Amino acid sequence: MAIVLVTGATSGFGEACAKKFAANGYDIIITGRRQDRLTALQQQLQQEHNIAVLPLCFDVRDQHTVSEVLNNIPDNWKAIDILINNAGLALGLSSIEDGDIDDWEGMIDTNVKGLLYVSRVIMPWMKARRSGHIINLGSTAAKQVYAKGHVYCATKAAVDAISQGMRIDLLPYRIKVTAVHPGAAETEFSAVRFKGDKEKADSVYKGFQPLSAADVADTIYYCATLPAHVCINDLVITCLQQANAYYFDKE
Ligand code: NDP
Ligand code: 8X3
Repeated sequence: MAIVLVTGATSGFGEACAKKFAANGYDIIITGRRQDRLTALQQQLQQEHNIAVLPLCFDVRDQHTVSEVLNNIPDNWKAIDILINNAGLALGLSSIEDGDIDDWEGMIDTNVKGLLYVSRVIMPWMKARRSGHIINLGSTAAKQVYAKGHVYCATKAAVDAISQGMRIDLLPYRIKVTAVHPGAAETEFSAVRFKGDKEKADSVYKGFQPLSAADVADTIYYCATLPAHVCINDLVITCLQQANAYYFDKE
């Protein structure tokens, strides 16, 4: 059966993708930093579906570990058909002069460099098989910059550019690349951005019905299961009450 690797499968879109692909018979490699969540998800997916699950606990910011962990998986798991580069985060929301430099490093290292580290290991395996599909999680923040979002928006614009570059690099190998750009979706994203301030995180989703993680996973699954000759290169998805990164019509 086909194999999917999902980075950041311990929460939100990544977890929803793991569940969606598992329900459709895919074997899944799930990754993240929280081992307890990886173990719980592995058990759940294996109990509910007749599939194999390989949990890998690592931090995508650590280039050496990314390379070591991935290169040491059993050979039969290296035939990855779909790579979902989803691990990512926003940290803080402030003007540049008030910005926290550690937050900037965290976003750039995770959203840009981490995605590159993982892809660099897996792309040669796909190229050797002349087959595969890489799906990168951008954001509406890749398309427009919103107030105080500068560095996060920049990292997602980088994901957009990297996705276009990957598409060109991988074209001769018939490997698909899709950038999926969701708008506001209720996951742990805002709790992480506001460092556990639940009130602030909840307020992000007041006055409109945001996307759910399952909405995004369903869309990713659609992109991944189109006929072999069809590739969605770039896809923006928002809830009904959001037009772009900064324009909402809230109740
Ligand atoms: P969540 O916070 O719910 O999930 C983020 C996932 O990324 C977690 O599984 C987390 O796992 C993983 N992750 C974060 N940092 C690292 C790291 N250094 N190493 C390994 N894994 C890491 O957020 P979402 O599901 O909402 O976000 C998923 C992606 O979608 C992100 O790239 C985000 O920027 C993007 N996005 C989110 C939107 C939203 O409104 N929610 C909209 C548009 C895009 P762990 O903590 O266990 O390491
Ligand atoms: C996450 C969505 O609008 O908070 O990329 O930046 S937003």
